[in-house]
Amino acid sequence: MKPVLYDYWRSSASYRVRIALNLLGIAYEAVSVDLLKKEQLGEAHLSRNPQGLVPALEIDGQMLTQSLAIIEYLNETRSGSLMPGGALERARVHALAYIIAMEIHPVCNLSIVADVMERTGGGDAVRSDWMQKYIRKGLVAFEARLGDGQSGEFCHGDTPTMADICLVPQLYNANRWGAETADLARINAIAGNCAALEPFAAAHPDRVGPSG
Ligand SMILES: N[C@@H](CCC(=O)N[C@@H](CS)C(=O)NCC(=O)O)C(=O)O
Repeated sequence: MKPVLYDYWRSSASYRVRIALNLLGIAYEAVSVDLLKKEQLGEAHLSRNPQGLVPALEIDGQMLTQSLAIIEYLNETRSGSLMPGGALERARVHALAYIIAMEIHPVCNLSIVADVMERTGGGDAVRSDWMQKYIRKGLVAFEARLGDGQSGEFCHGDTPTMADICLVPQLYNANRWGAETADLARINAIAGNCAALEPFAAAHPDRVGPSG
């Protein structure tokens, strides 16, 4: 049985797992969980992930959740090269991935931003300001972290790692919300290198589309 990815086309956490599956050459079936229809909070999806979040990946007889945990599991069990071998290098890739997945992403989650809007009585302008502020703040730090001489064609060296897998969907979100990124030269160069690779291109929301 093929692995089943429960995802949403515009979800950046799902986008990360799509890239990892493609990079590792794992064929999978995608099942859309429509966040706009709140399907993530329905009984069927809560039985997959009690957090009511996408993605969830059914693989090897298990239901896995949390995109970074999924990516590391896939990498370890399929002998991938998405994480470096050395402990220090792995710490660097984790740190880059965490800037995005643990700092930027949680405060820009749609349900959190909807709560901010409700509490402040703010409309679309409040949402855009919020997104632009926190996405840019995190990406500026990410750009600085890339400047330590250990980046190459990609965030860590010359092959894609989990850091690139986190960066590309975050940049998609930055563009979606109008966050300024044109001055982030290292990030933009790496994003261009990623976009040229089919596993990244095939995972793009525009390629996947709303039907999953
Ligand atoms: N840390 C989680 C984050 C998952 C997450 O926040 N998913 C978002 C979409 S990107 C979601 O399902 N949001 C639905 C909601 O907030 O109700 C992961 O990396 O898998």
